[in-house]
Amino acid sequence: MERYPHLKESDPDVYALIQKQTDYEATTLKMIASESFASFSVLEACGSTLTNKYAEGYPGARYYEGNEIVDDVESLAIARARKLFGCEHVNVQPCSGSPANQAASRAVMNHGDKVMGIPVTDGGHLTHGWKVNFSGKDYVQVPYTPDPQTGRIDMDQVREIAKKERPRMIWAGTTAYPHQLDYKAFAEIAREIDAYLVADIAHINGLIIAGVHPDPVPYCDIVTSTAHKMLRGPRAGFILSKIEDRLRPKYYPESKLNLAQRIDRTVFPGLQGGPHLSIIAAMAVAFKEADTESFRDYGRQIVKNAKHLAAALQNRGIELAGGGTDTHLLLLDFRKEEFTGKDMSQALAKAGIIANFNLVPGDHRSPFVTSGVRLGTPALTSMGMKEPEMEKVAAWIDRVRNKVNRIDEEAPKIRAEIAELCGQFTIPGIR
Ligand code: DSN
Repeated sequence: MERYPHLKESDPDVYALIQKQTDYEATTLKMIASESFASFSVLEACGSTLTNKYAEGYPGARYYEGNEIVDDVESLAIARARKLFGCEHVNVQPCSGSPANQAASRAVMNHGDKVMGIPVTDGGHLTHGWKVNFSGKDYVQVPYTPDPQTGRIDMDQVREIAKKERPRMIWAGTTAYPHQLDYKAFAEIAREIDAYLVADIAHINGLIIAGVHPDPVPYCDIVTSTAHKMLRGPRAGFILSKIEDRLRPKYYPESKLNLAQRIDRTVFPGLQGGPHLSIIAAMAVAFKEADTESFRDYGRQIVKNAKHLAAALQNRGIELAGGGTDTHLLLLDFRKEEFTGKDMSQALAKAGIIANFNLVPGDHRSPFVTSGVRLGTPALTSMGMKEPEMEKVAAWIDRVRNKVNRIDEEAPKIRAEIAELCGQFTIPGIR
């Protein structure tokens, strides 16, 4: 069946661009660590008539009439997320990860409070206190970083900084860190200084569901996430939390609201208006898809693929920050090379391997060029690629590495080989 027949007729320009991007993604290796492929079902729910409905408020308490059915949609998404993550409370209304993180911050902090997080340049996220973001303007970031020598977060150092600075909130979350996080240790530190502990699991939610990464839910006050990335849902955010606020007597002695109520009120009406119900429906679909053995297989295989790719690259003499990976991502470390991370990521893209340049621990180059390239395995794993394909990917990366600044002749050959390999796999939401 032809896709988008109405769009094709009414707006051939937009239709052609969508087709072009789809073909591009179907013939190249999507190795941006934060991307994967949403299923046809998720995409259909995103494009459904639910986009027409306004429903300010929450199920059972809306400011518009006619919301009985969409109440069921939102309640279903919440129930599925609660089961999937085993948490007490869920808010599925944040439009994406950054609004979810803004809501989490505002629900537990006041303007000017200290927030502890990893700077963007060291593998954190913009919303964890970075200076150009709301989180660095409204709050004061207390930074902690992976050790420049080992590339690992040292929990003794985190404790030392936390005890000295006494932030009101601690972020446990990363976007470019190839190792697992020790939420139990973070929780002990947060309790020692009466700080809220918030995990951002946008990158690794699928690994947690698959049981190949520690679960933050038992240890954290709040857990935020996106629904896209590894989870393969729509572009959206959600917030998991405890219901009660263990720090209410200290920070909110006058308040009648518990933590769950404060989060809900911060999202709406604090930050957003009408929830995006088509997207919430697509989240419900993604939560159902993720609550299956085949999704857990996918989560396990993501890590196996990343480890295999890491070893195959190391066998070819490519260095990895942190010495390898136990998650979904790898940081190729080119500090000793004459070319930059940006040179390499651009050469890779010409050859059909789509990734991003990234700072590595101890980087001497600027964030605009860097010495690293971040690679992730979720999308390739969604296509069904396994260890034998990771060998091929490593060989292609090595070929690019050997000709970074004179890739133009070699790139079309590699790109054709990659397109040929991609053609052998099913791609969720594409074919
Ligand atoms: N843009 C995401 C990433 O690539 O890690 C973070 O939100």
